[in-house]
Amino acid sequence: MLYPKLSPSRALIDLSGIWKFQLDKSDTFTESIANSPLQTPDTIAVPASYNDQKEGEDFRDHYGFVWYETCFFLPEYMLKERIVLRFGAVTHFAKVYLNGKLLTEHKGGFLPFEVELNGNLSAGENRLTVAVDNRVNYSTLPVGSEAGGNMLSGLIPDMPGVTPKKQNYPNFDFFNYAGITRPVKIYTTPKNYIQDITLIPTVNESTATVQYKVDTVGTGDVRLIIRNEEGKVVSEAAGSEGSFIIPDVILWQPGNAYLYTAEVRFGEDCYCETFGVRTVEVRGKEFLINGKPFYFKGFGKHEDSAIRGRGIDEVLNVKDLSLMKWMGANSFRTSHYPYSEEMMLLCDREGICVIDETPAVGVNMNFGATAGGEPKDTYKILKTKEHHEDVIRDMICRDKNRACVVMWSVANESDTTTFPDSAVSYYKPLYDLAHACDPQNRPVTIVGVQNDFSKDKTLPLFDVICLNRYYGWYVYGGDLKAAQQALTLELDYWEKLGKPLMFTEYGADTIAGFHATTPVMFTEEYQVDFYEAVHQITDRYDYFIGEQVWNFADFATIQGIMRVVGNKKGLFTRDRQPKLAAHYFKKRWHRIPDFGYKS
Ligand code: GCB
Repeated sequence: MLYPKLSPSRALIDLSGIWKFQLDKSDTFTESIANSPLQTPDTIAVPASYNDQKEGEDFRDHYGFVWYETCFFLPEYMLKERIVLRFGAVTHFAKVYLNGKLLTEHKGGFLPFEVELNGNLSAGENRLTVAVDNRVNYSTLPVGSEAGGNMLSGLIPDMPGVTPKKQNYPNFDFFNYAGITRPVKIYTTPKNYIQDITLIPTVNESTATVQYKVDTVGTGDVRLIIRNEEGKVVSEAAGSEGSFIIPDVILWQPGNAYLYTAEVRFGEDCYCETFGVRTVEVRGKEFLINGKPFYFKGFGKHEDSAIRGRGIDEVLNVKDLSLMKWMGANSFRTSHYPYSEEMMLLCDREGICVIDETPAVGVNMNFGATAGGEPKDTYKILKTKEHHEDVIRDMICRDKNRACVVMWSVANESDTTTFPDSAVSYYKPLYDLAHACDPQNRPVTIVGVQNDFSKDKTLPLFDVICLNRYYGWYVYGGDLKAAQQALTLELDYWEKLGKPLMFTEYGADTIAGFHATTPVMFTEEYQVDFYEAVHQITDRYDYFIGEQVWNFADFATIQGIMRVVGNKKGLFTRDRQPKLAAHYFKKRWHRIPDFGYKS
């Protein structure tokens, strides 16, 4: 799906701003609310999560639908064009109405969707209403508990006569921010238009061959003009499918991005797609970018900030990439959902490598809010399969041309060991699907939870073994010697597989300002010692190809006994001030080259 852009043939209108807003406190969804203007004094800023924009528990912890409304006119000269309404993301489920008529629905909170408005626009002002549901359950991604009542209901039953408030029980460790979190735009195209563009670069010495495909609707001829960063034409092509050659190609490299632009024309339509030329491949125990063994240095992150919640914040995105470069990092994972298209384009521009992850988090009935009682076969209980396929398709379709994406992650911390065969039956087709969807056939991974790794039949099927490991925190917390022993045992185990392995999470909660001469858990000194202890082990293994710490910055979570006003494993505080460990990593990562560290 193309990102909405201005072009000689395309207009673009941003509907950001202050919208009307209403919490729906009824138990049943009342569709007729969309029939007339919202009767509400409340306002809300779009795009952003709604939860922290207003005061009160009702607001922050609202459960169920909310209503958004805005009105717009379109200039008359646009009406002869194809007019498309596009949402960057609405979390988690949206019903979109124009002038009271339901136009579309969309499930999933982190990927774009769009709908044509032609035929539904009124002559004057148009009223756009969006109903948004924030409920997570056994069929959504991320997954939520349906157990009801209390967080530990599997362990401590609800007590008779107590009526806990209705709320979400996320089976994941980040606050369930919701709303219209990314831009809402209207764009136009001619009636005959470019629907999608696919670019597949390969490199042979100094020459790139780029296979391309342009999907179109209607009639017309396709032409492409390729320009370099200086605007000089370096190649041309004609036809809806084929290839073009870029001589003396300048490669896209981590920390040293270079982007070309394909100006695609089809009849009257024109769209400019930027792209980088680089190769990615797993060979033996190495992860190769442009044929050289790459070492991942970076983070698991969140789209999370004060007041906006998970709402897009481009200033913060720029700042975060700047902090990463300050530290010598070269990569991050979009834990635990696809990030905004704006962030992906920025990473393309800035040369940051991305592991692009679906919102499949909490697919694990034996963990978190769904744990307790007898071991449960996750894949017999959850109803996520079809939606999981959809998000893999849609994420890869959205991000396929991004040079920054070097690997896809189909899920975070699923249950892969309690009933290992069901996990394989669930995940093997998803692994195959991800490869089949990706025109560039990038490596595909799944991020493994700390578990009895010797039972795991799923992780070994994937191209890179990605592990979240908390030796020295959840396991052997406060005993770093034991943590090192345990980690050694595990890394010895995986080494036999002959595949590259990296950490996609490891970390320790650390309250900024807590200090100790003899480090104890939660102090800044312990966080540094934790990481040093881990690196003493991981640096010994040549197949260990990367370290992404948990987390880049402190972030909001549900309230509970495990979290002190959020998860505090950040190397930065939520407002991006460094803890001691940020300085430790800055020194370490500037010493570790992007390429050839383990060669
Ligand atoms: C994990 C999860 C991540 C949590 C983290 C933690 O393994 O993937 O979402 O926030 O652990 O801090 O416990």
